[in-house]
Amino acid sequence: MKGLFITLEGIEGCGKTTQLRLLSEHLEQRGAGVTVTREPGGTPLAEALRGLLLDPATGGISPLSELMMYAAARAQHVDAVIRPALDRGGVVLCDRFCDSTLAYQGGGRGICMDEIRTLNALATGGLAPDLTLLFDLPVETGLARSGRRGAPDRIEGEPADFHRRVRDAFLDIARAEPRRITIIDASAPVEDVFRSVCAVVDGLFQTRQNATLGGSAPPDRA
Ligand code: T5A
Repeated sequence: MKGLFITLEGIEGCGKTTQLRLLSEHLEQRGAGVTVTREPGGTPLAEALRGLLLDPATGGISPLSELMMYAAARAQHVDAVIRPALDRGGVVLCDRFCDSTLAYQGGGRGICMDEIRTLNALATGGLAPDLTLLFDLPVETGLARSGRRGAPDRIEGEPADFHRRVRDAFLDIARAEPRRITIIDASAPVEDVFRSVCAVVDGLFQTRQNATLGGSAPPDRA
C-alpha cells in the first residue's frame, strides 16, 4: 500500500489535536506506521517560524508576509518530513495543512484564494491529502474551549468576526471538494467525535485494501 496522507483542519478550539492523538493510537493498534506532525511546524525551521507567527510579542505581520511564512514552513515540512514518510508507505497525520492557509489567510485576511492556491502548489510540489477531516463547530464554542488554556496566541487573539470568516471559508472549501473533505460535527463529546473519525478513516482503509486485493492501482500522487 502506498502512503496515506490525512489532514485535520478546523477553527480554534475545534478539538483536532485531541482527535489526532486518538486516531494515531487507533491506527498504530492496527499495525500502521504513523507519522504525527503539524503545521506550521514539524521541522526546526518550521517550528521557529511557528514561534514567530503565534507569539503575540511578534506584533503586526503584514498579510503577505504572514502568508509567505506559512508557505516557507510548509515547503520545508513537505520536503523533510511528509514526502519521505509517504514514500516509505506510512500514514501521515498532519494537524493543519494547505486548507488552513486558504481559510485563515484567504477567508480571514482577505488574500486572493487563487493566489494562495498557486503558492500552496509551489510549496507542496502539488502534494494533496488523500483525506481531510474538517472539525466544525460554532466559533463561540471553539474560542471558549481554547480560552480555557490561557492567554490567546497572535491568531487566537483576532476578533470573533475574523474567526467567523475562517469558519465560513473552511465550509466553502469542504463543499467544493466533498470527495476529499469530510465535515465532522466537533461540538459533540470527544468520544462521539472520535467514533465519526474512525468511521471515515476505517472506511478509507477498507477501500484501499479492496483496491489492492482487486489489483487496481491507487491513483498516482502528484
Ligand atoms: N494557521 C495555520 C494559519 O493562519 N495559516 C496556516 O497556513 C496554518 C497551517 C496554528 C495557528 O496558525 C494558524 C491557525 C492557528 O491559529 P494550532 O496549534 O494549530 O496553531 O492552533 P489551534 O487551532 O489553536 O490548535 P490547538 O491544538 O491548540 O487546538 P485544537 O486542535 O483546536 O483543539 P484541542 O484538541 O487542543 O482542544 C482544545 C480544548 O478543547 C478541549 C480539549 O480538551 C482542549 O482543552 N476539547 C473538547 N472539549 C469538549 N468537547 C470536545 N469534543 C473537545 N475536544 C477537545
